[in-house]
Amino acid sequence: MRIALIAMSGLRVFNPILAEIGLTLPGFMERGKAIASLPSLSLLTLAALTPDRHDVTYHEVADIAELDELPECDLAAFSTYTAQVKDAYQLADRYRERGVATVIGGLHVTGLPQEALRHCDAVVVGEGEVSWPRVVADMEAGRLGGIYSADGVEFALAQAPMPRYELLEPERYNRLTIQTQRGCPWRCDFCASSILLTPRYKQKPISKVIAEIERIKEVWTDEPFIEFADDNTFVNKRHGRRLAEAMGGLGVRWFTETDISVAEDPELLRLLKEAGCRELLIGFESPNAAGLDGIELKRNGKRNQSGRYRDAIATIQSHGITVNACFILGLDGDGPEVFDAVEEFVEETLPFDVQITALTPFPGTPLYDRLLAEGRIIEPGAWEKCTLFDVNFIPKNMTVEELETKGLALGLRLYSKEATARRRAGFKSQMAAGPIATPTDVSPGAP
Ligand code: B12
Repeated sequence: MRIALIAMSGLRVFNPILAEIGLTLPGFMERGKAIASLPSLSLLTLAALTPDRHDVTYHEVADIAELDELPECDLAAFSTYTAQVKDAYQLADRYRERGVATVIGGLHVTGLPQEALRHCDAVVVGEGEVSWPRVVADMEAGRLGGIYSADGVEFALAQAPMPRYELLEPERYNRLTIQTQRGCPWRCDFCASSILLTPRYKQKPISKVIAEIERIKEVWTDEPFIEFADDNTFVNKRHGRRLAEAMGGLGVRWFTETDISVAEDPELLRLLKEAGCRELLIGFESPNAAGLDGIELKRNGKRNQSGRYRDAIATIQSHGITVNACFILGLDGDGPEVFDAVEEFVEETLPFDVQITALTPFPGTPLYDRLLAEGRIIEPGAWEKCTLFDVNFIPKNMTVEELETKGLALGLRLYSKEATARRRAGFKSQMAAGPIATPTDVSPGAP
């Protein structure tokens, strides 16, 4: 059987003004270029779980208008996030017209399987590793169809197969992803990552992570840069130190996402630097305690840690690891004062990189359910606007227009050449001053 694995890919912005201005900004552009060239780890993983007798090909589609020919296959398997799901549905419809079987999986269809079933023969809900073997077997037996769900079966990352990186043309990518963990113990109401797939925080055995890095080095010999497709890598500091120790000497540069508690552990930061960690992406979300109030549903952790934000950035950057500080604009607790507050916070703390996005209600999240119930989603079902840049909800303490225009103006200021240069210089001087060895107390209950 010929299986075409089709990843909906590329960077999306719906509003043409945002696209035009945003994509010329220095900081935004660099990240845009880097991420637009990432392959789909989910499909490379599923390829590895496909019996050898099948002929598997891997394809990326950034713009369906530019796709003249559909890849030839007996089964078309789509992976997509929310922003491009309608494009995936269109391709699936075209395949079905030709009588080719289709299956789709990923975070969006996990939240809305019935919607996906209108376009695809089969829909996989949850972690793909659990259901994919059944999808392939059913296809072979001529009975593919309906919703395939993990039904409470948890996939153990100790069983994770080696992703088939060799299906890629290495020269097309400037970085590749691996996943060292899935899930997050905290529950931010807006979070649309793999917390939607698994209620548990789970880690991949370190030996497997190292084997994946070694595999990437075989496929991609030219100074590999690796991005961890993780939700929150360093929740468990002991595991983090062991992982960093094992990565020392591998000669890779890498980047991951985690929370500010890494700043509690200078020893971990020292090991991370030695292990080639270049950047930590951290969700600060708002510089105001009021903006953070209630967004982390379990222990109000973001709100309780906000007093430690400044020290955490200084401590991490003093170890020679850059911080990519992420802020969400339009949170219920923030009013129009937040735009200046973000700028002031950034100018004061000088994280090397900064990311601002609009609050985005992705289906499957508590935020989406709440805003829908409150009648605050402007255009329900406008999935193409789920880009993290477009606004499709009514903010509580500002107008939609304020969020759009002031958000854009803030972007222009933060990503200007001058502000970008100030942040780069700030990082260099924080690093030059040497590591701050005192642990930053970021524990949630800290006064
Ligand atoms: C790497 C990455 C990218 C890469 C690669 C995307 C790709 N094609 O895989 C690039 C740079 C292209 C990208 C683009 C975008 N991204 Co992105 N990205 C990520 C990141 C960092 C990791 C994703 C990952 O690799 N996870 C690991 C894999 C193994 O998990 P998975 O994809 O969920 O797959 C599992 C299951 O879902 C399932 N599955 C998935 N697909 C399929 C298909 C089949 C057939 C089956 C059976 C199963 C299955 O099985 C897999 C294994 O269990 C996450 C953040 C994070 N921490 O997760 C954001 C994230 C996925 N991105 C996000 C967004 C918003 C975007 C953009 C819209 C940004 C933009 N403005 O353009 C675009 C989306 C364009 C699109 N394709 O729709 C959101 C998506 C939220 C959502 N629910 O839609 C996330 C969660 C970040 C966030 N801030 O919330 N992204």
